[in-house]
Amino acid sequence: MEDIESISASIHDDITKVKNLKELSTLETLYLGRNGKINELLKKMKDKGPEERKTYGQSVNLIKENFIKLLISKKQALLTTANNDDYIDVTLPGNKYPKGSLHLISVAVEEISRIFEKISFIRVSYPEVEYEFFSFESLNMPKTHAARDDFETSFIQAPQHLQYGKMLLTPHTSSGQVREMWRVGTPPIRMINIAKTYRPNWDATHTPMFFQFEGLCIDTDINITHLKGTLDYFVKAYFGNDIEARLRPHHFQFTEPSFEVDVTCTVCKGTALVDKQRCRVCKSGWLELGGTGMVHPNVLISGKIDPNIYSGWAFGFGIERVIMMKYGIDDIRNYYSGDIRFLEQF
Ligand code: FA5
Repeated sequence: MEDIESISASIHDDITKVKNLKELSTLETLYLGRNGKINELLKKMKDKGPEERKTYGQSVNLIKENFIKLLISKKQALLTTANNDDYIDVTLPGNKYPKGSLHLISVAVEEISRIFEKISFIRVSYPEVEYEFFSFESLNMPKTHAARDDFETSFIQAPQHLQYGKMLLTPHTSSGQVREMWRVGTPPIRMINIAKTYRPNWDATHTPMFFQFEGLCIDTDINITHLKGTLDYFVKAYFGNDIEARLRPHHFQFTEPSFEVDVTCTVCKGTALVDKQRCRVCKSGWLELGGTGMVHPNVLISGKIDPNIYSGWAFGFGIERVIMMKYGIDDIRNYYSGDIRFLEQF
């Protein structure tokens, strides 16, 4: 019993002297460890007579319980009382960690989707790894067309499809036009197809992988005024109310007539002048956005739609290009450089 009393007394002394959590943990091992003081007491049980063993055991257990209670309250005190090594002031503001954000391309994809959803266009995506048929044949592009050359399109080494030909990385979102016509069947069709597209180019305005968004509208009595109205709506919604679209005659195999779309330069606001000098970005007051036109009757036929009943228009623009125009970015490669200093600005 003498041991019990001395250990019981030393517990109080030892706990009072503890100054931090490390010391507290050492004390815990000293008493509760496998060879700790309390276990040593328990080991002596077997030497006691039957009568004494019961009261001895109870006393040791009491000491153990007390020790644990003291340990817990000491720990609490160390964590919540100022002027000791382990004090934590829970009212202090936490450390700020840098926050990530969506990539500016993802933001633009969402923005463009919302703008077209408001006028009932349905967002779709079609395969990035596509067959020749959907990228070229169905779009009225003959086998001899220059865009079908190995230098213009990335072909995949895969077995040819008997009907749809070779596999390739789609060079434009126009490959979704006939797929959408097949999916919907009978018009009306209002599609906005946003996808990754691929061409083997690499310079300040071209990357091998880039995003395009393609609009397609087919119904009875659709004409160029609907196309112009939709483009005006888009450029004002995306770039701002002072921006206008204009159509310039051009040629695409899959549209007739075909146009290139220009928009008012966002830098000089269409004046072609910045500080009385010629605008270096556009030189003319206009910037080129992408291609458009009335869907060629042969494409409607590929899509199993009667060109005598239905007509439509389509456009295809580069997403990187529209963002460049909106923010005055001069090198497209910045998007994919992974340079956080560039990305953080948006
Ligand atoms: C086309 O791709 C046509 N499919 C567009 C179209 C659709 C016309 C429907 C008529 C009807 P074009 O090759 O001009 O057209 O490309 C359109 C836009 O994609 C370009 O204006 C440019 O913004 C972007 N683009 C083209 N190649 C690259 C590239 N390598 N890197 C980044 N953007 C590109």
